[in-house]
Amino acid sequence: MRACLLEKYREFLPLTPETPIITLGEADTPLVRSLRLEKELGIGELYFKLEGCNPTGSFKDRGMVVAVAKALEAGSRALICASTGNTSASAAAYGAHCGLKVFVIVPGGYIALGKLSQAITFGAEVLSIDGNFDKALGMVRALIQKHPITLVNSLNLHRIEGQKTAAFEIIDTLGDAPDYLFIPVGNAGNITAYWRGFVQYQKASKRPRMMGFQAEGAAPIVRGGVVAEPKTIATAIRIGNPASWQGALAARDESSGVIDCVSDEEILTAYKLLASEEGIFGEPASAASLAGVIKMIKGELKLSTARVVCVITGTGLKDPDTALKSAPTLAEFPAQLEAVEEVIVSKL
Ligand code: AN7
Repeated sequence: MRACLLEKYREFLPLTPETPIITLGEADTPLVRSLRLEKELGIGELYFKLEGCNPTGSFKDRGMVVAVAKALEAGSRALICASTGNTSASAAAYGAHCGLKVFVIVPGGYIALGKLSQAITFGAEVLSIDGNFDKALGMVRALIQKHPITLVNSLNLHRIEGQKTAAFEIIDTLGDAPDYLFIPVGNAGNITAYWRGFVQYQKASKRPRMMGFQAEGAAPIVRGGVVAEPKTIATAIRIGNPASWQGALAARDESSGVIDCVSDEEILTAYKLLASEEGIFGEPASAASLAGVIKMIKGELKLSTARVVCVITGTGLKDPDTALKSAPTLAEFPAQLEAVEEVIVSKL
């Protein structure tokens, strides 16, 4: 059996002999080399870190396993988070696994179907509010002041500690850090975590330039101010006031990196390219990383000899609505061989 995250990276994590070792099979995700886009875009080497292969389908599981183990160690009985979806799915899964009560507050109408299905089926108390993620996070911050419930948003620093292990894995797989890391930015916990991982891991000879991408309608860090009404098709990163804002700025500045934004159109183009050219189904927010690569190349960033990693933060199965919305409706054929064969022959 492969080592779980808590065991494999124990020396880098805030664990004590009393911390229970729990796992749902998180981490150790594939780093897949691009076969086609790398050539089409003229990049030296392009890789995709498939975080959708985690047990609940997103990178959140890396941080959640640490946060929940520490909550158990502290004797906590309940977890709470605000979420655009993936954090709630992950908290609900690890909470169910460990017999904890889980409360999640989500922005009504803006949470992808797969994520909601997970939180509900794992048995979390799902509180859908008439307000966005930033409002939900404000409520959670107030609630934990008054009640004995453990916060498992990335304000919980154990989350960041767990998430930094993805940087370790990239270094272990490539034998060194890449030249560039492209990553979507929402609440900015993940870019903060990756940077910490690249800084801490001694097995690399260099550090990557950190390239974070927000959605254009939800780009507070790019604009330099809170966005009151964030808007984007990529609901995972529909966030107007990121909790780890300073962490993102530090990652950018210390790595000579960039925090920029991509439009919904650019996100959807990258989302389709990733699926049709590489066979990788990421959720829309995840495609912001590839959209960022394409935007930077158009902006004359030279990547022809660079080693580039794009983080695909969550699986496309989370959000079937977006996949089907941009697809033509399927024609219905009679159940006759000739009818079906005729179409196949015309497309061969
Ligand atoms: C697929 O689940 O904020 O910049 O509440 O689900 O660390 O916030 C999700 C964020 C990127 C952005 N990609 O990461 C939540 C939540 C996917 C995500 C992000 C999220 P951060």
